[in-house]
Amino acid sequence: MSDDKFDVSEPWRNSNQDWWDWYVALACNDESLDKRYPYQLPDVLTNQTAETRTMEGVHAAYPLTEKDVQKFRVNGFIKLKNVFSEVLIALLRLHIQRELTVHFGELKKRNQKFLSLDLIWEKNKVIKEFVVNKRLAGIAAKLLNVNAVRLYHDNILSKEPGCGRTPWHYDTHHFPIATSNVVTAWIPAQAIPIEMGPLVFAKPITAYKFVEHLRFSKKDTTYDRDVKKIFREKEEVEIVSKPYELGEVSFHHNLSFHSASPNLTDESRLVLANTYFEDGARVVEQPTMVSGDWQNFIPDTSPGQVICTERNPVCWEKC
Ligand SMILES: O=C(O)CCC(=O)C(=O)O
Ligand SMILES: [Fe+2]
Repeated sequence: MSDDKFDVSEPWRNSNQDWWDWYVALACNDESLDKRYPYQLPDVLTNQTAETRTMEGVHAAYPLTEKDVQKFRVNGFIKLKNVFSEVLIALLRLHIQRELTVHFGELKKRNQKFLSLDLIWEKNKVIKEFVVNKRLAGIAAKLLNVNAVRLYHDNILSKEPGCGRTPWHYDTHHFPIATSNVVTAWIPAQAIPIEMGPLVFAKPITAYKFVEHLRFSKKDTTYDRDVKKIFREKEEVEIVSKPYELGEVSFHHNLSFHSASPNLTDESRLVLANTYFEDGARVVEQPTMVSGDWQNFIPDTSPGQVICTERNPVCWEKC
């Protein structure tokens, strides 16, 4: 890593997990992370006979309204209820847990506080149904008003009990995709109360303009602190921190500034985050270390080239 704390020009040379370990360390945590709130999982998530469960409805079109679209355009994000039924979330959760156990071992033996897995859709057929998913990708395309969207990547994210905040950022910074038509669907695999670390959004979408001039520090929490301070001072910016119901999914634009609270419960905060982008987009000319493991997500594609690999399937297109 270069010595200049602002120099992010070199590529990321490690795994996506290493990237997240580094990234969450850049968040400031002024409140104690020692508190623990008990979290009771509902029966529907614990008493499963998952193998017999149906995937019915997983690809069905969601009744998105014009008002939803307008809200997304102004705010940069939207939270939609009942995107998936409780039964479907139970199935998703079971498979997320299985994959986490395969990759990181049993819960009690894990070292990291923020676990990340990607490209799981290529190996796990159930997860694939939730990633190369017409319902989610259709919502993303309608929010962006584009004719077709492709997958950038899937990300299973487990914020473990005691893990601190996720730093303030916008995903434009992370995704080496040369378009502002990018949306991430963030799908909790349980309800998320405030104490468990929901996403926190700054609205409106133009909030990024107040912090665009800040230099990103790769070595300490100054960037996160500075963004926090500016947002607190600006009357035009509202911080939205709300719980997620079971089945609720949020969609955020790559210009939407967001962070996440710490997980102060005694359960892992399990989420699947899928990123979709407008078909036809290219790789940016100069990906940085903040772009992480992007060559794994967009293989055999050089900066400036159109993204059209098998890892980036079209997930929804207008008929
Ligand atoms: O899960 C988190 O804490 C952060 C996720 C995030 O920033 C994203 O999905 O864009
Ligand atoms: Fe993000």
